Amino acid sequence: MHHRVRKTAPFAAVLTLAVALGFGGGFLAGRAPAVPLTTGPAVIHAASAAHEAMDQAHEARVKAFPAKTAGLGAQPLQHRLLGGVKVFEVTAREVQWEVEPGVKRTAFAYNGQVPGPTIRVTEGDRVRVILKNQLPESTSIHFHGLITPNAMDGVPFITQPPVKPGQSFTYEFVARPAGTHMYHSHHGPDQITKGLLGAFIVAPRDRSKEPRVAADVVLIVNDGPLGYTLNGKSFPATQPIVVKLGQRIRIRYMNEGQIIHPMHLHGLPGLVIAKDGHRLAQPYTADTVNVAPGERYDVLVAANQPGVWALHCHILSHAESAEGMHGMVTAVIVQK
Ligand SMILES: [Cu+2]
Repeated sequence: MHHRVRKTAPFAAVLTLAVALGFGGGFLAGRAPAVPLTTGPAVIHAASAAHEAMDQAHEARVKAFPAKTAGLGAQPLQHRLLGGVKVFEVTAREVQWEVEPGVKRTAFAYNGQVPGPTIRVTEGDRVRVILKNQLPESTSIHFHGLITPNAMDGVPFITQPPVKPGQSFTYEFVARPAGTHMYHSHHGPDQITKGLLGAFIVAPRDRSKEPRVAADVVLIVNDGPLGYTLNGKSFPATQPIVVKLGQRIRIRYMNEGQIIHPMHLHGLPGLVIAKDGHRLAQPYTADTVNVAPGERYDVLVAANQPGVWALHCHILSHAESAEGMHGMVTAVIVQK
């Protein structure tokens, strides 16, 4: 399940915790513009006022986190069972997507969500995905990481005709291999970056070797027409991951953008256990996981230090600006 904070009672607790731990003030310390030692009192005063304004802007954005916006992506997609087949339906259409408070962008969404709803099945399941196209342009779905019959691979003019506006297409295959995969458009230059993407997670049939975790978190990074986003939202509208001290979580990073994003988690080094859905023979520890377009990494994080731990892309322009943190920033909040 997703341990996400909504704008209800836990939200206040999160903010209280964030303030108590000095998340706002401490995080940006040392980034005020340097004042040369030789400047006179008036110059110092002007520089001081500028840095105060900068700090106030930064503080306001941190205090707004997690900011409320319309729409939440990557929600679980329910299936119906039809003759032993798990049937999922996704409808692609254009929406206005609020990426941060007051900022709406034209997006392409599956079932009105960016990212599209999360599909979870078990290895060996027979799966049917019915795509309905209500977009103003043709589309298709490619199941990225899954091994499907060739005709179900979703590449227009290679394995199928494009699905034109108003048309449907039915994909059917046996879910394999187990692991963290994705589904997304395979048509046009910007359908994925506009939002036609989602997580497709295949649990192993034998779950005895699966790590036990308190939360299984999908974290999809994207860049393009919607800006720099984590699960379709930009800071301060990103969702924090809330966990109790001593628990362990699994973060499934996926990159649906066009550039690499080194995702850095403060305070809590992670154990990388899988790449592109495949279990690593030798898991390794890292605090920065460099997620290239198309890649997925499964990372176990032991929440063994209380506090609000920033989680952000380490290409700084994707996370910081003169007006404060933006884009690919969220936090892992470890509660005592
Ligand atoms: Cu980045």
